[in-house]
Amino acid sequence: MSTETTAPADAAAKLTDGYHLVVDALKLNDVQTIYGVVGIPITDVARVAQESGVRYIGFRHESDAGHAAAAAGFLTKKPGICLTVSAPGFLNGLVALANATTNCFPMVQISGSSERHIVDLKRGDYEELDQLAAAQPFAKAAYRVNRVEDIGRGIARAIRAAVSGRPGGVYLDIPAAVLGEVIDAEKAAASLHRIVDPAPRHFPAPESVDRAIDLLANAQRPLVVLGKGAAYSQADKEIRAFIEATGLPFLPMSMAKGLLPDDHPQSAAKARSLALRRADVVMLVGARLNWLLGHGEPPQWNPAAQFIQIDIEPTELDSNQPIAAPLVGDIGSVMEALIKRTRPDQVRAQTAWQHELAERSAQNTAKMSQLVDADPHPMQFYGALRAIRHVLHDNPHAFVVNEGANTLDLARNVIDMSVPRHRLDSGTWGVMGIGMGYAIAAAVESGAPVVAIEGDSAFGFSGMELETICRYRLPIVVVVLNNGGVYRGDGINTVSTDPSPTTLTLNARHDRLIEAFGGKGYQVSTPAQLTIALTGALMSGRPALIDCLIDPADGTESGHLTHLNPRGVGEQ
Ligand code: ADP
Ligand code: TZD
Repeated sequence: MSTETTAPADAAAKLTDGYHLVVDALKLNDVQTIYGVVGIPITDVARVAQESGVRYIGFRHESDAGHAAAAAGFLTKKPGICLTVSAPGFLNGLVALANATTNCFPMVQISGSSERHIVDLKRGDYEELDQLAAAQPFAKAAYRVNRVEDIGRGIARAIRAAVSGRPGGVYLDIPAAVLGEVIDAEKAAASLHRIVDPAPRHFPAPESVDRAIDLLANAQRPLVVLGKGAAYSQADKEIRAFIEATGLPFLPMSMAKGLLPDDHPQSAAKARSLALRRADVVMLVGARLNWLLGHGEPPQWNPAAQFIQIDIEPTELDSNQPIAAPLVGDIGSVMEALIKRTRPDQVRAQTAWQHELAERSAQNTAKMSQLVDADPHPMQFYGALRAIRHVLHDNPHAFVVNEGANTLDLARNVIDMSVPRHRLDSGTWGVMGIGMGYAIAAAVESGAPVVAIEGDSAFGFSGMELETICRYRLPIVVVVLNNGGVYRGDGINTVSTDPSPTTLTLNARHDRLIEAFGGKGYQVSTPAQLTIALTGALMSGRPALIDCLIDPADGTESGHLTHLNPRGVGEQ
């Protein structure tokens, strides 16, 4: 550490600096971990953090560090912190900040930046960029600290903005000169403050609650949709109590799986299409009516459906469908109010509706079993997922991270969850590249094992973080469903000798990548081998990667989203 920029050990001097203040302010607000990539001007922030007992996890790319911070925010309900260097490092992290904002995960990206007097006159500085302006459109809020004595205020403001109301990504710009600024230690300490009640509870009005209860009470075919906002809210007990007391069927969105176990008798997940098409009153709990729910439109939905929406963000309501009963508040408080104001037996699921759903669930389960239990050679997605499901069934506390196209769409349906907030996936944007960052955050924040189920293309976006996983000896098993391509591995280029646009290297040895860093690699070609490898890897608690050879001809272009590809000439 350079001696000019840090506080002298000599207490008599009673001086401190921006580096120390950043860490002191984070610590005062209970930040325990920083995810980042070091370089000018923030390397000493990471060093001071370590000295102060704040964990620093160093990544190979800022997107991955940012995704880790975002996942930490989702899992802990406290903003995850990502530390980046100026200009290119900042921009690399920005995709994760934007993704966090889109997914409503609380996160703060703290970035060093170059000299203001050079940047603002565009004189051409090292890593010159107006980062505050660049971050603004992608963040829930963006701030810059211009004086060392404002660091405490800046961090308090960033944390408050990230975690209160609808959570999101916040950008905090700290120029190099501010980090190096020296300040009297007493004055510095007085400039910091600990935020009181960072995400205050938000209660709904009683008449709003009664309006929603009336709608549910008069419904013939009610349905509760649980979204990742419900998972985030950590109101597990209240959600479960209301659903079980009323007997209402529920449908979890992918990251809400496990809030109630997927094998719960009231789960309508296995009759999803029917439930959406037939429900007459739908209660959305922390779930937006965006593309993931077909915007609430027919034919996917009953055109006569009436919606109740529980959300902390009032402007979300009516964004796609009229909301007959808005319930604005935090999910814990709203569920509590619903429980309190619902009279015994006032809300019940009709038996005919329960039977209709149960019958369709049984039919769909039988169809799914045929697919999952088949054993074609070479191995296909379903066979591999059957093996993973089998092992995860015996390890319910393992976190599941999931990205890819077919890998995502099929795993979401095949892999059941029984513990809340244990599934992390591509989310609202359908983004590739979250895999290793999310897996690292889950392992770091929980200490529990993680299984990352990855398409081979998806894995490539953050694959270099295998080194990070090995360096920190994290209990992460990466399972690559390797069919040698983006979506499929049998793409053909009919016009030249170049590989087709969807082609990747066939039979690539992803297992060898982790061996380069001291982890354990496996390559398997049957479900039985996969079961043995995954069981062993989880038992060892060590970093591992299992490369699963999947039939290159298995999979669909864009997975379940084929219809979103615009059709050009000749395809109409
Ligand atoms: P999914 O993709 O699982 O359907 P979304 O990300 O679309 O879920 O929706 C999450 C919603 O949850 C957002 O509209 C967000 O405002 C809301 N939300 C997040 N946290 C809370 C909370 N604590 N209380 C109420 N609503 C919340
Ligand atoms: N880039 C980013 C950041 N996000 C994306 N979603 C894409 C590109 C486009 N894309 C998808 O939507 S899925 C996917 C890409 C590149 C990878 C699909 O191939 P895979 O999965 O090997 O990961 P499957 O299971 O073989 O389909």
